Amino acid sequence: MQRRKFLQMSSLGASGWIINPTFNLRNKTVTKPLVITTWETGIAANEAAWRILSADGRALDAVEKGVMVTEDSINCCVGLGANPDRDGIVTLDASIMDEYGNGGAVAGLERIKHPISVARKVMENTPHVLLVGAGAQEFAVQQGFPLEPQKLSEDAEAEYKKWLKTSQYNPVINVENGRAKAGGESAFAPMKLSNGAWNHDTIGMLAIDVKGNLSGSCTTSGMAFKVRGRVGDSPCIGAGLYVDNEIGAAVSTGLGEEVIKTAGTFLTVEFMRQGYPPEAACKAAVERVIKRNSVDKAKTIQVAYIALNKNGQTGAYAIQKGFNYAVYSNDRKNELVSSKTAF
Ligand code: SD4
Repeated sequence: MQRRKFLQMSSLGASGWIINPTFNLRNKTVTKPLVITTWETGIAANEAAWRILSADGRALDAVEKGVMVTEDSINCCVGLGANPDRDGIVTLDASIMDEYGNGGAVAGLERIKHPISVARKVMENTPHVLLVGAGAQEFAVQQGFPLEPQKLSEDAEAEYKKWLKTSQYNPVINVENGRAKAGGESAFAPMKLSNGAWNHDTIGMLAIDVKGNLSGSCTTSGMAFKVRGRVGDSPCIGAGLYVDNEIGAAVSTGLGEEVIKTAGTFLTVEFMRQGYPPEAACKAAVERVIKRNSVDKAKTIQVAYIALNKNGQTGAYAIQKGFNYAVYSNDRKNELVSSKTAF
């Protein structure tokens, strides 16, 4: 018994970590604070997050306040200014996780400006993780969030009218390089909005604070012109967002259905637990998506992950070209980086 216990302890290490020759987070210097965010819209969001992190604030506050900037921006496809579902209604999804592994989320939320803050209230003020639809809105109002008018932004209205001309169920998502062609439910084509922005409907942010604690957030309007009631990966803990304060955190963007089916961000964090650096972990999770599709099909899909480990190391990987992300630390002053890709 004693011998078995000793053997178990020595394979796990004194603190319970699985020992892997390529992975020993404890002996490395930690880059902190740091924030990493999906897409070029991450630049403005990082500024807000960095103000909190550089003043020794908590990562959780940084990832909430950071993505609120994007939710506020009427020129972005996140928040109430975003594209509606195919019935013409904007429905928002968001999730947040803290350093204790707590999570909160909302899905199909209407007429509320900051779904990320409602997600945080779900996490902190209820015993639940996910509230949806009318119930999520009722909860938000009870928590003091104002109900905004049911009105599309100018850009969204223009895009919706354009879409209504054909009303083709051909949801468009995140394929920026123009190689993929529209045509059928599973094809995804690039789309530029009338304001010149690309159709990123999501922002995902991960941060490590001066104490070395990790948190993450994700907020989205989901897929443009989606079926009413469709929920993507972003509010699903373990799909769109996952944080394990012992190991690392990951957040996704792209075609949510593929991310959900592979538990993408949980998988990415588990790869980091096995010793993969963040970029390799993201790559392995992307490869899992490709593996369950034909290569031709995978070429029409975009899925991208960013990851941050406990040492403040970052990485990303995407199926398609065109995905980028922004990193802000003491050394990397809001650097915009192009992700490596499978194709
Ligand atoms: C979704 N993952 O709802 C989101 C969409 C997205 O940039 O990332 N858009 O499937």
